[in-house]
Amino acid sequence: MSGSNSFTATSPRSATAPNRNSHKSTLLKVVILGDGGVGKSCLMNRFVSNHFDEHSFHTIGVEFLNKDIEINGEAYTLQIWDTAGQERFKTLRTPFYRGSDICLLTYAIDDRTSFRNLALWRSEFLYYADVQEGSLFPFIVVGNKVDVAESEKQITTEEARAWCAENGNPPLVETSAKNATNVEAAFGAAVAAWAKLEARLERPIVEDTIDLSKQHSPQRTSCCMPLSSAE
Ligand SMILES: Nc1nc2c(ncn2[C@@H]2O[C@H](COP(=O)(O)OP(=O)(O)OP(=O)(O)O)[C@@H](O)[C@H]2O)c(=O)[nH]1
Ligand SMILES: [Mg+2]
Repeated sequence: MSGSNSFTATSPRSATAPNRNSHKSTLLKVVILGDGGVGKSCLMNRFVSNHFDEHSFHTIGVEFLNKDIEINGEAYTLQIWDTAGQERFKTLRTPFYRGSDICLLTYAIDDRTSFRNLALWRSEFLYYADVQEGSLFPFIVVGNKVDVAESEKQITTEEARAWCAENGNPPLVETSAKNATNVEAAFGAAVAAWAKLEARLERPIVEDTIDLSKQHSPQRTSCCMPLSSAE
């Protein structure tokens, strides 16, 4: 199932089909952020339609497409929101961050400025999505255009990994929308990160239960574990 829609000012949830967990498929809103030109629209179109546009136009506002996928035996409907990365469209894109389940922070491997701006994208998302605890939100870092010649690459995998390690340890996936490298893997890793976090939040934390019958003081245990990177 897929469908294309573009918006400038309505509630994303009002435009959706089923609610989460109805029809046995979990609906997840996935928002793709990053500088203009890093390849967000191409990533979405490669993933949903297996199509690549060499002359893709800048996005104005936001657009979304739906795609059904299955991961680890679970059915998901991904509602993928592609946003305009150019600064002048900020007021058109930010109203659509609320209600997101997953955020892809995207840079282009041949564009250092887009990599430097990842932190700004992360902050913009947390602020406008009104996420209180950033460390408990599933971000994925996507380095697109991995197909470019080695001489054009400006960001190494090691550098990107180091950024992730310092910014909540989100999974890192290097992709090419152009030749379809790792595009499915990026969305798969995003859903897996969401599911892992969701399971952790729902699971009762047995380790923190204090057994009053014990004589000695219980050891203090932490319920907060860092998100691990994509294997
Ligand atoms: N070499 C290469 N070029 C790509 C890739 N993905 C996208 N492009 C090119 O990069 C340009 C910008 O792609 P878009 O997908 O429109 O970029 P965007 O991030 O959506 O940009 P905005 O809509 O302005 O935010 C286009 O010319 C694409 O053909 C890729 O994986 N490899
Ligand atoms: Mg675009």
